[in-house]
Amino acid sequence: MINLELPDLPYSKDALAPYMSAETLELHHDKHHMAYVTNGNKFIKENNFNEDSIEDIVKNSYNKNAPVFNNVSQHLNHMHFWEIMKHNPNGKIPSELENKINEDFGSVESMKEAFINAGIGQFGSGWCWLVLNNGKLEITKTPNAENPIVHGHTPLLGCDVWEHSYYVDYKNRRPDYLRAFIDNLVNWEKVSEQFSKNM
Ligand code: MN3
Repeated sequence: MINLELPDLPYSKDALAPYMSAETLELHHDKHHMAYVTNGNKFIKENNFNEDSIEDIVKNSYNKNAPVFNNVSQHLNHMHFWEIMKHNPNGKIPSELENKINEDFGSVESMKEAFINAGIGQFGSGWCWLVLNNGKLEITKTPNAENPIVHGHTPLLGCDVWEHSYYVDYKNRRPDYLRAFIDNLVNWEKVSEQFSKNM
């Protein structure tokens, strides 16, 4: 049976300031993500989910077992989220990915605006995403814990729009958080790696 583990952040807690504070990362990683790991392990065990990959547990519990799905899918989402960030003000997008963004959205700025609007448009808690769907880049949003893999999409870049992700730094200003994220916090090399692997 799989045992979920809280990964270390790939940077120090103050590395993403001023766009995301150490206080936010401490709460979000050490408390919120830890709770998904603890509860995920408990519910996996109680419900005998014997799959040996996290992705399989997410797909097989979707719409079938809410306690397992919510915690394990949030674990998957947050592992992605920590990895996909870095302190990268106005970071450059590798050219292969940038060309594909221009092809599918018209421009980088149009893609960014669609991403921000998806995050703003997600009523309540959830995520907005840049995904690959049948060889095309798309912007999507998902409620609560949902990861794009349950729709057959490959997540390339996800942003957590649960209030715990931005309330300390931005209060209720979700649009400001999303703009800061997409302009200054994305590890585009990592996004590009995922893109190349899945194209
Ligand atoms: Mn979160």
